[in-house]
Amino acid sequence: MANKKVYLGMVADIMHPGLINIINEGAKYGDVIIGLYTDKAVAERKRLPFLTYEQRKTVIENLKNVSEIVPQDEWSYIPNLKKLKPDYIIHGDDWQNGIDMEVREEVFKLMEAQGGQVIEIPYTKGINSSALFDEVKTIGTTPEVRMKRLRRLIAAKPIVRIMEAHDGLCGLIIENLEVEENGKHNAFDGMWSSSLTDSTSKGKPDIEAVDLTTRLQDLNNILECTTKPIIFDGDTGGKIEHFVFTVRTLERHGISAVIIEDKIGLKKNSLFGTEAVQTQDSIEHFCEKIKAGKDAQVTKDFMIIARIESLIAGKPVADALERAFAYVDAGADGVMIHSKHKSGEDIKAFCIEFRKAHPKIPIVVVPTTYDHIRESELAEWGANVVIYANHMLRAAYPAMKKAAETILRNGRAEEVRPLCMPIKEILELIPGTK
Ligand code: SPV
Ligand code: MG
Repeated sequence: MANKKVYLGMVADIMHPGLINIINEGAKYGDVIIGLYTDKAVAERKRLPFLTYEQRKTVIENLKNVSEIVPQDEWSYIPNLKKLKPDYIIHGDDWQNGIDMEVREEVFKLMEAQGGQVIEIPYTKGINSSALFDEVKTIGTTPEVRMKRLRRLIAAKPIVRIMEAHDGLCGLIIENLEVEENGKHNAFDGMWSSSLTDSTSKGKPDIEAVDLTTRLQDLNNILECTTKPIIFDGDTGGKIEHFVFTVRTLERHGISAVIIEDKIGLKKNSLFGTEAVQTQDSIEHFCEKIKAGKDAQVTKDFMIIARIESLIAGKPVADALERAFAYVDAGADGVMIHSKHKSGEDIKAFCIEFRKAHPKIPIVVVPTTYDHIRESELAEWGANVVIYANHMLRAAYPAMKKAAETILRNGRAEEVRPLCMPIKEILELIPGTK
């Protein structure tokens, strides 16, 4: 008679004795089938694993007492349990509380209906993946690992959530902030190095006046204290002869992507819309720039994303689409469509049409003016990446101004105390202060 089947779901990103223990416990009941969570399954609930699915699989398949590995493509066990009909499922008893309580309930119901049994074993105290995750995060990352992460996120998530960062403090917030909402851990997936906020924070206009070397100084501060991927706002990309160097420099720093916009001449911020003269590049010339950039890059992971400014320049969606198709043909790894309209209807129309022609090429959107549209809706339109392009700076400036004004009005600082974080907190804000 065939051995009994024991199902065990795991992410297996960081191997520790607790995981070995549960595998060995499972093996007492029969052949252990590991349901190895895919990146997509993990990203539904938590952050992306450090290791790719293939890397995690390599580790697991070399462990004693593992009979088989199957992908578990959802956080829920149900699809795999229905397919495999195991005799047992084994799990640590830590799911009796917290965000997995519902998952546990549906597993019990299904296992009973299928004539199987749930084995719960005492959770290995003093060691768990979340605590180890925090430890590993303090070690940092490498340029290569960071760079690859954006492509992995795009493949794993319905929509990748990117927040503007113009200094190390922004980076730390984006790196560490997690909000639990409807049983999910919501966090930012990465950072946007914005030309607007980077220039503004230096008291300069957003006209490509801050050169790459200066932009990289601040970016370096962000790189030092974070591990999440970064998308760099490359403005127009400058001259083709210069852009090839920009690509290599960004790549060397472990930046995941550069977005260049199809404008020419003195660049003005897009949010001026038609109030400023926005001259678009010719399709031919911009395609040449994309090609030169793609030829220059060393890795296959770095992405060059073409930003289409037709809607900003007052042209129709058809013009934006014609350009988008040409840029993709020239080798762009993705497109960003920008607009100043408040409804978001033009962006929606673009995304839907673009998707029909290119089911897989990533679309990036920047809902600054159509900020009532939720991420879930943007994802339905076909967008893969949402960039909140300037909100850290726009939130910080009024707060700083208010504190300064209050001191001026009162001739002392007591009145700003409620507006400020306590001294103790600021002292402890940065890891390694003590
Ligand atoms: C930026 O953040 O610098 C951008 C986006 O390019 S926007 O300001 O909306 O043009
Ligand atoms: Mg910009």
